[in-house]
Amino acid sequence: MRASRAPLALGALIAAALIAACGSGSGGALSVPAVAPARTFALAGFKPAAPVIPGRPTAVSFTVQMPNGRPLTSYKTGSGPHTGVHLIIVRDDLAYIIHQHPPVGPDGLLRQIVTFPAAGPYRVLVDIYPNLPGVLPNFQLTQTIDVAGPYHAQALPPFKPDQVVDGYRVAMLAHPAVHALQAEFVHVDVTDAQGRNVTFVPWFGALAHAIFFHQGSLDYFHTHICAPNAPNCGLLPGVGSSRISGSSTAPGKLTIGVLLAVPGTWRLFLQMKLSGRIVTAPYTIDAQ
Ligand SMILES: [Cu+2]
Repeated sequence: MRASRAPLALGALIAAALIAACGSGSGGALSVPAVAPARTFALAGFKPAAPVIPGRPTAVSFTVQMPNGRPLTSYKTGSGPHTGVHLIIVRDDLAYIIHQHPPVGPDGLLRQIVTFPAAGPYRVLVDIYPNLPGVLPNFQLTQTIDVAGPYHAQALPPFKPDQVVDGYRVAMLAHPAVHALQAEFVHVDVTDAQGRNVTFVPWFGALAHAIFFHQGSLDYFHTHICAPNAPNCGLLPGVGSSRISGSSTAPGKLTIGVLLAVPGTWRLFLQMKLSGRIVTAPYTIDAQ
């Protein structure tokens, strides 16, 4: 609250100055200069606009509208995780995540069939890699989707260092010491049901994806664990998270780069493709 007070006070001062300026002018009716809306990128034609049914495949579709009002049609292409459009959907309580890369259709239409697992409010985060000169290499836009039915936000479970997901054991040695605005590396071991170290294979251009959302504010951080010399996976100028891309030095070993913007409770969704299926290991992590 304290942070928002200064701009409010400033706004009131500016309004008062405007009124004073107008009042001292013609002495006629108060007039406020028209301010055109900022021209920015936005999601356009977003669907579904109405609440959707849980468990039913649902088309999520939209275009990215450029500042000139036209749809963005040119996206970075090729292998590696820094291309195209990433569609990441979480329920507000961070109980569920959906991560897809919708294809770019005619006239820039992006369309993905999604099945929402349960009722509740969801945040749709669109991470965009435009192929445009003079524009940030990537940026994010958000929307919300309501999934119909009774919803009770689930409390995040406490940090659990090792867990079994789809028969794989995913183990972090201890709660990592994570501090806001400080780059750190977190180590995770992944073994199969027989206790063997797994072989990671690229999925969406990376051996693993570490997607973080801050509890409540839903701040976002997304980093990759890259194979050696993987194309377009490591450092990408202008993409802050790529400065601390992680690595895998041996089968079953992941080193995850972490750089979180604010302290507090974060949910990490660690995603990798093992034996042809996507495995998501969630962690609750407190950042100081
Ligand atoms: Cu990713």
